[in-house]
Amino acid sequence: TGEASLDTFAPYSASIASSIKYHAEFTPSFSPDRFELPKAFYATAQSIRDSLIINWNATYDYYEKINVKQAYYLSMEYLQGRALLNVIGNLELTGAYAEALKKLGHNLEDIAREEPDAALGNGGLGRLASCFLDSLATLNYPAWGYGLRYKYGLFKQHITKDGQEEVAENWLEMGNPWELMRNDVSYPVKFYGEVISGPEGTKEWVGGEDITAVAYDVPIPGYRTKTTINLRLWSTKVAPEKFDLSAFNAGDHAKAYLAMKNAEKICYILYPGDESLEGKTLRLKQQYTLCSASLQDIIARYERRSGESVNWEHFPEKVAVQMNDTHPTLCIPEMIRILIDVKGLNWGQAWNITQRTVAYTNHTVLPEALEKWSLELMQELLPRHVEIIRMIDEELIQTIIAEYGTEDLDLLQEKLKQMRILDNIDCLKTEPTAEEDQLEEEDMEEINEVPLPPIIEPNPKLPKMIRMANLCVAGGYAVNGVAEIHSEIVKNEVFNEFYQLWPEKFQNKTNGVTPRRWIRFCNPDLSKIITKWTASEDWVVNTEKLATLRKFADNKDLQSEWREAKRRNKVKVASFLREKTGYIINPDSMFDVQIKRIHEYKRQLLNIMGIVYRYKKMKEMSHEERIASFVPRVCMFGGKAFATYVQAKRIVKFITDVGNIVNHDPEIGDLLKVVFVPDYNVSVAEMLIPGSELSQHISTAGMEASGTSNMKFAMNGCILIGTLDGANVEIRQEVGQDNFFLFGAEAHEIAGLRKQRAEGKFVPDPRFEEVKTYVRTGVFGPYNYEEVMGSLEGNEGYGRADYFLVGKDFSELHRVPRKG
Ligand code: DL6
Repeated sequence: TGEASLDTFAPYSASIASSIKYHAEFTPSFSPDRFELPKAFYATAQSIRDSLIINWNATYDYYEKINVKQAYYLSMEYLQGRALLNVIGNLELTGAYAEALKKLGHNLEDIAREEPDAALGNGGLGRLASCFLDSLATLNYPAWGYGLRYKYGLFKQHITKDGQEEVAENWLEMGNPWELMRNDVSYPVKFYGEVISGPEGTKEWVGGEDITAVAYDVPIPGYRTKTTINLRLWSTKVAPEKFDLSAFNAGDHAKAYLAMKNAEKICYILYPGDESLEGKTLRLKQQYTLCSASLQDIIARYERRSGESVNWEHFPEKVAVQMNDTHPTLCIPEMIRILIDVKGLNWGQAWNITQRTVAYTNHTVLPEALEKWSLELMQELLPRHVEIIRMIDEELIQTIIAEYGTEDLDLLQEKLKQMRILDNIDCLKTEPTAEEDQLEEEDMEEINEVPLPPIIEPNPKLPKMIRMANLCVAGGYAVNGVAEIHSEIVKNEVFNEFYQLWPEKFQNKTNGVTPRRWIRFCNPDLSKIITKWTASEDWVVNTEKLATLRKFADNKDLQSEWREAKRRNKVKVASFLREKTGYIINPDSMFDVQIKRIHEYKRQLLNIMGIVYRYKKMKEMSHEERIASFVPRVCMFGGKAFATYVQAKRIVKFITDVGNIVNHDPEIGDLLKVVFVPDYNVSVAEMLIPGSELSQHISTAGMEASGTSNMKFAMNGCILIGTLDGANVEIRQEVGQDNFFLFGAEAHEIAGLRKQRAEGKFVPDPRFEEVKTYVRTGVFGPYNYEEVMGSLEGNEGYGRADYFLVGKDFSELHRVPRKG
């Protein structure tokens, strides 16, 4: 391990050093003469990759041999971060690598910093997917991840005088040493075209645009195990026969390259801005590429492992497909399409197998984030899938009718309105068919199919939409939320109609994070202390063991070791911030941190309004009073605002402007600093979290599905301040009420409070009004903060009246802390 004396590693380190040198010389991405950064990083990564591949092949061969049931995690996002320290840590080679690099004149930490973050995700949902992979491998689960290999990951964030500026993140510029391009694994993916009828009622999807999805495999090692699972990322290229050679030869290069560009651009960008039709089309193409290529791959593997006797009925006994939110919903109709159109199964078989194979995790209750696709776009891009989705919708309608009957038409119509997959779209069989017409009522009952009642007429003025979440619930065998409170909201509010119909499908799976990356490797000092006091390293694979520390909580030695480790981590944070922002901060201040995506519901605005209030109070006091009243504090923010989310970007600008004034105010000095950490990503989190003392998880109750950084902070000995929301609720139960600063309205109160607020019946705290007035004096600069302040009042033109209830919770959040 990393802590053992370097001498322990002498035998390994010599061979590692020679392997690194070998790769530096013969893996020719860099000039061969000098062994410098970043070349030294790539050679180091390639040397460890050799070991990974051995375990990865062995794991695969073993699964193949025993034909085990395999779980497949389909996710549009993986926020992997850097891999080097995680890989050598999991293989318990950190010390050996450190020594080998030392022999070669390098330092492991510097080498590790050379690695670009693999940021193929936006935030919690993608990071969760990456944590799952690490845990699945560590716990020896036969599982794979599937995703897309975006050429440009999440944008780089520059903070300028105008706030956030997005710059493309070219993470693959120097190549990705962790991936293996699999030219032998590729699948055709089709878009557009038309569906024609074949013999015996079969359907064929023909014409359109054909591209090829090519696999890139990333081995994912477990900790202290040889199990090395696979993350298969798809990249896209033109199907070989679609390159227009005659256009090229005729000099029409633009035409010849068109198909190529169209294919390649699918995997260019993580989450293309989808305000435009082009953006929407691209996003849908991405989703379908992931689903189609992965399903073809999974099905091919099932067939191969089945040998001579492929029995499709047994497919769900060998395959589980987990959809990470609704983004991979198309795997439901795609599985059905392949089973019917390619493998020759009938509708009943295909629908039944799919329902027993696929499950869905919901990660958000925000209505705007519950995906809907326009029927028109889907029809154009994926005509066969629309037919299948209509069939599923029809199955669902029949189930609803069977459950609720046709006597109470209002009830039935309400159920259909809430639950149907197709929104504002007629049913396949609104009219009874000629055959049904001839059947007597009794005959109809006999065939167990009731003719549909009059369904609400589609409104031609409203768009026709496909509700992907409803499709997930209808098509999957399980639906889970990601924290207890969230799963209750999923059952009782978001999908209540479905819960009444299929209570057995609904469950909770509270999120988790890997303790390897989020304590063991990012916080070696604390790890040593935990290992010492729990007398074992078992906590690294079983976090329940951390509870052993409880009995030493009052031990002075543990406390001082703990405090010293924290301080060392804070010094690292201070030096990082100095390098990135130029601000000099005092490591003896309290480090108060809010790092997460910038979103109104996460309420960075509530935090900064509280900070402004504190600043104003400080300014009103004499120097002596200030010193006596306030604990020196550094308030850090980090996070990216979605590029087209204007209000979130205004909040970033507001925070940075406040920092600019407060941090240069000589009266305030070290008593208060406000730092916006630019370009927050996984690696920045790994450095900030170990050095944090107070961490903010202050979402409007009921809106944060879970949160996962709250867990990381708690694991690194940090006190949380938060609302009763997401995983905060369970964390508070675990760490004890004394170790959690709870405040704010509770989820069940929110609707009533919003109503009161909108009706002007609720009057915000005068201190909140004071802060808004203060901001409006222009103290933080000439920028017009009207859109931000106005949103807190619901003035005309600023949308909903303080929808996120900042004004309500402000009064509770803000109490001026007293020393001691
Ligand atoms: O489940 C992972 C993560 C939760 O911890 C966060 O609370 C939640 O906001 C996040 N959800 C999303 C929503 N994306 N979509 N759709 O990122 O998931």
